[in-house]
Amino acid sequence: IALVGKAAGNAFFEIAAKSFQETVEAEGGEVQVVYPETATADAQIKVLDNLISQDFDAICISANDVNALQAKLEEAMDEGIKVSSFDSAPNKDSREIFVNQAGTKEVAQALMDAVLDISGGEGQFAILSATSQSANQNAWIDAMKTIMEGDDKYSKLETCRTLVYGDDEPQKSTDQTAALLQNYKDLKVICAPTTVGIAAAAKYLQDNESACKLTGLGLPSEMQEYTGDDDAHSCPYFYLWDMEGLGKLSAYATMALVKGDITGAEDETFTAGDMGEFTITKADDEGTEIVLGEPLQFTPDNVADYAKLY
Ligand code: RAM
Repeated sequence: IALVGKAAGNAFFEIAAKSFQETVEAEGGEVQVVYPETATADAQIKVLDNLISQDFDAICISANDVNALQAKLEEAMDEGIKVSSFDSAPNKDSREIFVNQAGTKEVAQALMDAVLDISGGEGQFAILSATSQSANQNAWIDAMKTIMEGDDKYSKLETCRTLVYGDDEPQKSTDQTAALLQNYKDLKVICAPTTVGIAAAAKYLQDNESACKLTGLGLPSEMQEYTGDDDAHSCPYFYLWDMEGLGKLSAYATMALVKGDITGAEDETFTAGDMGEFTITKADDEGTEIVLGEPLQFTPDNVADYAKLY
């Protein structure tokens, strides 16, 4: 099985890959983890070209673009390679199944409520995202907008129109954070739904003793030193999901496709080892998915414990 991340040098993918690999190897399979040179669809297409010419049974991919990989992933499926995706889904025609780490709406709801709470219910907030094409970030941001427009309790929040992109690069994410503070003097909260972005913003805000606070999706191991309720810390709390579970469930789902236990159709079920039975459901994009669980909240009280894990 080939596991394809969004880009090299992102601890998020290394952590997910580790449990993916251990799970497949425990069942007697082999995994090759491959990263594109940059977090772009073009770079992933090069990787896929290379993988298709080899003898893989399956490719499990976190997509850098919703639509741009379709022709390549269809080519892979035509060659008899099973295509699953995890973390960031290519469109429904580009995959047989998507392993969703936590429901898209649930993630968006958690983030919107964190922004509302941390801002004190009003004022400006900005979003620091990954790349502009990133499938998962765009899905969460769209769902956040829908939630915000659908309930009056968010009406005193003001979005800074410019959604900014740090491209999942630490330096660019830092520069974008600095620019946001420069452009919006009253900025109350930055929400970064990317582990790379939140870690970079956390450091910048904390080093500069900014009054602007932070939330989003982060790795506890990278966020521990920035998490706290007081002025000395930039992030009161943030979210992610069970990272080990994500790697494991993605591995089991991909193996189930290879073994022919599932085809990826709605309502099929399969056993994911000691994680138990999972049922395939319809995803928001009308393709199918398996949802791992709920988003997890990391606070000053639990961040140290989770930081030992991921
Ligand atoms: C970054 C990546 C990844 C995303 C996390 C939250 O590491 O963009 O795709 O799921 O953040």
